[in-house]
Amino acid sequence: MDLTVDLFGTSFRNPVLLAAGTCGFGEELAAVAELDRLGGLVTKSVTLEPRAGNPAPRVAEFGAGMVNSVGLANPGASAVRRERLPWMRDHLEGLQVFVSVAGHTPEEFFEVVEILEDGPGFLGFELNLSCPNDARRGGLPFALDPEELARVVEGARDRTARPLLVKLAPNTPAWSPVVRAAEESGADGLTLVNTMPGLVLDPFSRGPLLGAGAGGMSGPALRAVGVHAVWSAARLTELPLVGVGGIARGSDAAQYLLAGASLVQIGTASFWDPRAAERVVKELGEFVAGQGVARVTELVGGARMPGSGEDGVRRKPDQNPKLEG
Ligand code: RRO
Repeated sequence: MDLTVDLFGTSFRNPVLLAAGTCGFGEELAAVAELDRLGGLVTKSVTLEPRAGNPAPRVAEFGAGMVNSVGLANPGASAVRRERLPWMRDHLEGLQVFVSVAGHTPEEFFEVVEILEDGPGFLGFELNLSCPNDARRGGLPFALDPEELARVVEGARDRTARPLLVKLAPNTPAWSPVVRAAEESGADGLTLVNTMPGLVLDPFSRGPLLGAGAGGMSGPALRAVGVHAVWSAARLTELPLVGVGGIARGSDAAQYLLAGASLVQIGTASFWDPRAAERVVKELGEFVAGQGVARVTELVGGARMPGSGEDGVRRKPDQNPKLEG
């Protein structure tokens, strides 16, 4: 049984990556997890200048998942170029690394790409156009504005020959304009989805659980949103898709692959268990073996949807295949 995925002119050991913002640059998890069992990772988003981030608490659990408002805490592009990229080159061999890039303006994205482009230790960029906690000045996140999204992607495309992923937001009113804008401006793949804007209040203190107030919601509740986003995008583009949101088990990852994702990312589950992503790899392998297919890639896009032709039967509720969780 083969878990490898050939994409972007290279090979991923398996389709499971760590998601941006949940693993730093790999240093802390490398001490407690066996990262060489994973397909890769996406770094914390890197901005032009260092950022201290938002006041604590920056993460808080609630019944259905987690909210965060980290506020893009990161060392800034020059320090990442000088220290983190060489560290990743020396310690993450065999992992496919994407550097996540964020900024307030298109020009900030371009400068970060320029500073990092000739550095070691990574395969490509993931443009974070969808941070819910740090919208571009005076406006929507880039991912919710197709014209602005295209400006960032085009400019980044001009500055790098590396694979370019574009990370989209879950709360887009329509998929078609943003998917087309990303594709036409030169994206090599789409990552779906970032966290969902959310607010958790303590009804007794009447204040928010997060130091910054509102934040981004993630965890199990985001999974159905993310799988739907991947499925929707797969109807609109041939670009490779990377699914993220609420994956904690192999069967969760399988849902994303069936919806059309070629790769998946694990985020919130790593906060609960630093070895969650390794477990997802193992469970996904067991799932693939149980399905009697030789390669994990055979699952991609294999969802049997009503009207899809292969199994177009809308089942009665009691005939639905049992869904875990
Ligand atoms: O740093 C954050 O607060 C953050 C970012 Br950049 C993002 O893209 N998504 C998120 O949930 N938090």
